Amino acid sequence: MQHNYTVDDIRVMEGLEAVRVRPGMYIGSTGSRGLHHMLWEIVDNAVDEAANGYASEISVTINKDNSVTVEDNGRGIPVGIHEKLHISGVEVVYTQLHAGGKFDNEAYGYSGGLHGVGASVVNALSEFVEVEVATAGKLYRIRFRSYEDSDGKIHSGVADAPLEEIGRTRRQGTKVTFLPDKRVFETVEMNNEVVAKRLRELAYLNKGVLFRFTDLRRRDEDRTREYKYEGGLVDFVTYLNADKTPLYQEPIYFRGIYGTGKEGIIVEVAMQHNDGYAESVFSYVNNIPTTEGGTHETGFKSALTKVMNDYCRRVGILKDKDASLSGEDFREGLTAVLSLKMSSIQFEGQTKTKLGNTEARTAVESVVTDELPPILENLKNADLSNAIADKAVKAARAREAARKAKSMAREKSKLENAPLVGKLSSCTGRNAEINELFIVEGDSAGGSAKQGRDRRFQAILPLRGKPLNVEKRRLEQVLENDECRSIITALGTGIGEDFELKNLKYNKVIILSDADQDGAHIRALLLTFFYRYTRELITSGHVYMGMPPLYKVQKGKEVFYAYDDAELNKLTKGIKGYTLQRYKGLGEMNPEQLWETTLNPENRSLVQVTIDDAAYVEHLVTLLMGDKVAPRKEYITEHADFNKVDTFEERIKTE
Ligand code: 28F
Repeated sequence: MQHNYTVDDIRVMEGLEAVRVRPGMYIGSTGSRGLHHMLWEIVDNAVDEAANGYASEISVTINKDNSVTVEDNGRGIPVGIHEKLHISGVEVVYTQLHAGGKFDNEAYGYSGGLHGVGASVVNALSEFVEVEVATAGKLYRIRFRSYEDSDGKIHSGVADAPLEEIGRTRRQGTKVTFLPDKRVFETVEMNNEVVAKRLRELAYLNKGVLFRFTDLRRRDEDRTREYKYEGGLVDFVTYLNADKTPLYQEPIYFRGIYGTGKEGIIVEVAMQHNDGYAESVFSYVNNIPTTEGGTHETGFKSALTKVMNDYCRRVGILKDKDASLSGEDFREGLTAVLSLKMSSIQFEGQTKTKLGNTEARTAVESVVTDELPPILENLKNADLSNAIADKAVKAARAREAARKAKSMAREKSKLENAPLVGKLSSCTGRNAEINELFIVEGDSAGGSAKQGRDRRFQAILPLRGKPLNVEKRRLEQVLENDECRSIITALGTGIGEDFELKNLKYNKVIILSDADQDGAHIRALLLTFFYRYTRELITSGHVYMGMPPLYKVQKGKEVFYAYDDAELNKLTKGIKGYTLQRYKGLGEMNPEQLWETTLNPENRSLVQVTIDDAAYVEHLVTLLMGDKVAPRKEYITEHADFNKVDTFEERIKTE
């Protein structure tokens, strides 16, 4: 069938081409993140259909040609002809920027941020899109393509033909296959782990929905994975606490709705304390992780503090004369997931992952204040309530001890400032915007680094022993540890509640360790320290890992360095009669070599540490650093092919 283009259609096409001109504005970036965002746009539509109660299964398949197929068993995108636009509903959804209804917050309410901007954006940035809709016994199909015309002009997301009925079916739902355009994206290969983790997260956030993930590019038994959690957030918290020791059997769970109609805010909470000291609150809005927190987290924390203090007074754990316990005390060892569904969400913050809506705070406070007290008061839950109160009282005592230790440490560091800073070779320049701090494993490498660096802006802090595993320690012990103290002093920011990013003395904090097991362990310990006590240092992008070369290839006077095996193979392919040196550690390099390969900003390659999936990092940090030995062993043997912290560093992006 011939498609007769109308004036309206031309306007539509211009709309999609606008997306090509500024892809970043619509999907964030044209790198790996933006690429995955394409998939999340389509998956979000399927999740919406499931959240509305019409779909129970969602599958994602990465095909061999890097195209991706997403399928749900919902009602199917409407196939009827749109009254004004005279094209099918499917075509409207895939060609109209911000197509009405589903994506404008009105009919569906819950949609926001970058998510949900729509299928048309995906179409605009794809080589092709194929949509199949199964509904009322019939199967329909439409294909869109992007192509370059004879004048070199790119037309994007153009339908080959109108929606076509292609057969009969008993199934129901929507199936979409798209191939991101190589002319737009730096890479079109989606990452298996990134996709798997997000689908697992969505499965926790949308209880009972089956997510099936198949990666046809691989042929092992992990090619297909399924995620389905009947317990939803409760299962999520159980998973996060899996390698810790919970203080009571079952996570606490409650939900409530604040307000009515379109303005109604759905609040859902699952929480469980463990015997550790870390606080792990994960929050989401409309299934989007709010890594930087925001109003909903603030509301959760203030209401929790109030409700718990009231409870402690009512049952006499706190007497009239006693001061109230602090919020931190009630959050020691707390693992919680907070999930909100609301319309018109506003994001703020450094990475636009902080919820700004003030009504979200009120909503969470109200739901926690209504729902939590009856759970605590329930006699069946006496163990639970006592455990939480008991933990908080102990935390308060420890906090008081820590406060003393801290002021002691401050005094002490004033006294001992000389030897403490003595370890640090500071740079001569005072510009925090360009200065760099290298934390270097071992004294000998530290020595080379001190001689090899550009002392105008590079400071070196050598680590003697292994840094403390802070996962198993309270604050006061962290403050007693020499390695930790010299890092804290060097950074200038303070730690924990006292952390102040603006006092950071360096723009880049670079971990430099050997490429062996020991080096990996030191890296993991340092990252754990930063994660627990200076998280903003990571989230604001100041933490890096240096990448020393693994090999030196020498032919005559010419020297080349290779940073991994692939690079070595490429390098040595053409040349004969060379000598090869494998570096076992940083210490084997002389100062000049270290400068040339690892320190010099012109040649070096740094890896920036990021936390995309804080829940996963959290799980991994406790798994690798916590005190349960069995699961850790299992994890390491299961992943014996990469060294154990590489998985932590998976969360890390190469710049
Ligand atoms: C593989 C990705 O995109 N699933 C979708 C639906 C269902 C409806 C719909 C979608 C109506 C007015 C736009 C059906 N019947 N999976 C998906 N399933 N979109 S996307 O409606 C689109 C809006 O303008 C649907 C009744 N109402 C809605």
